[in-house]
Amino acid sequence: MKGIKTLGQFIIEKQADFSYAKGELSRLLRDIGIASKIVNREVNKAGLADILGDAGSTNIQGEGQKKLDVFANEQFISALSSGGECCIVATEEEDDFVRIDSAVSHEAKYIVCIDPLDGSSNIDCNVAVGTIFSILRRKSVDGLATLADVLQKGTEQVAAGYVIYGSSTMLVYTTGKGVNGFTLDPSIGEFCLSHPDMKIPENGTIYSINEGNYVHFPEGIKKYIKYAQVEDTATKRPYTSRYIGSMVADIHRNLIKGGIYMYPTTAASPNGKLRLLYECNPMAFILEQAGGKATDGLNRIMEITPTELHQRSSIIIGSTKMVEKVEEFMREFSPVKSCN
Ligand code: AHM
Ligand code: MG
Repeated sequence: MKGIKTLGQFIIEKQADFSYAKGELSRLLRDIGIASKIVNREVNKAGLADILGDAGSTNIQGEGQKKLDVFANEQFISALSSGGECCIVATEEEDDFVRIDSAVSHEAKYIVCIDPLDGSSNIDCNVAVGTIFSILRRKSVDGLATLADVLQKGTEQVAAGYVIYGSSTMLVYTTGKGVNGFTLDPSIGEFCLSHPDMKIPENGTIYSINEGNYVHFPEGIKKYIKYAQVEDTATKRPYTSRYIGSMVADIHRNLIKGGIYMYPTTAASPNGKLRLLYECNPMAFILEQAGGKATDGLNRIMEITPTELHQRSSIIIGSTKMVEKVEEFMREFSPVKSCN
C-alpha cells in the first residue's frame, strides 16, 4: 500500500481545511463514494445483466428513464438517507426534492443536488456516463429544511464533484481548495489519488458542442464556431471538434487537455438543456477551482439565482481564454439571448 492514498484517507487528511462540520462533510463525501462504487459495478455489467433499456417511466421533464438511471437514483438516495448528514436530496430523476425523514436527519446540515446518471442516452452503447453532485449547507435553522434551502446560488456550494464511469472510473471533487481526482482500483475496491491538484490549461484546441443544433444557436455561438474552424497557425486553429454527448466525459477530457464545452440555447431547449442545480453549478465550481471559467455566455454560472428546482441554463465552460472568446462574440452578437 506504500505510496497509495485512498479517497477515505485523503478526505480525513483534508478535514482540517473545512471551515465547519468537518466530520459530517467527510462522511457525506464518503457516502457518495460508496454509492458510486455500487453504481459503477452495475454500469460495468450492464450488458450482462438485464439492466439496459427503458424502465418504462418518464421523469418530470418528460424524458424516458433508463433502468440504470432509476438504479443510480435509488442508490444515491439510499446512501445519503442512511448516512444521517443530509436533510434533502434533490435529484434530476425526482419530480420534487426528497426530504430525508429519520431521527438523525433532523440534525442534518447538508443538502445534496445530484444527477445520478448523466449522459444516460449513452448507456446502451457502452459510452462513458457519469454522476454529478453538488453539496450545499442548509440555511434555515428551525423546523424542516425547505425548497429555499435548495435554491441557493452556486457560489454557496461547499463541495461538488463528479464520477466518470469510463475506460476507468474516476471520482473528481472540490471543497473549494483545488480539485483532486481519484481512480478506482477494482482490485482493492478503493478510489486512489491519481490526479492531485488538477488544473485546466488556460487555453486549448478542443471545442465540444452538438453542432446538429447549429441553425438554432444564438448568433454569438455561431460566430465562435466559425472562428474555431478558421485556419490560423498562431492560435492553433482550426480547433478539434470532440463531442461525446456525456457532459461529464466531455468536460473531464477538456479539463485534462484544455478545451471548451458548450450547451447554449436551442429551439428545443430555449433556456438551455442542462440543469443549473445538478449539472451546471457543480461543474462550474470544479472548473473554476481548476482555474477555468463557466458562464451562460454573459453571466457567471455560479451567480445565477435559482428560482426552481429543475431550472435549466445555457452553459459555456472550460479553459478561461476560450470561454472569454465566446463571451466576446456573445456580447457583440447576442447581448441578451443567453440570459436565463
Ligand atoms: P441527461 O442528464 O438527461 O443525460 O442529459 C444531459 C446530457 C449531457 O450529459 C450531454 O452533454 C447532453 O445531455 C447531450 O445532449 P444532446 O444529445 O442534446 O447533445
Ligand atoms: Mg444529466
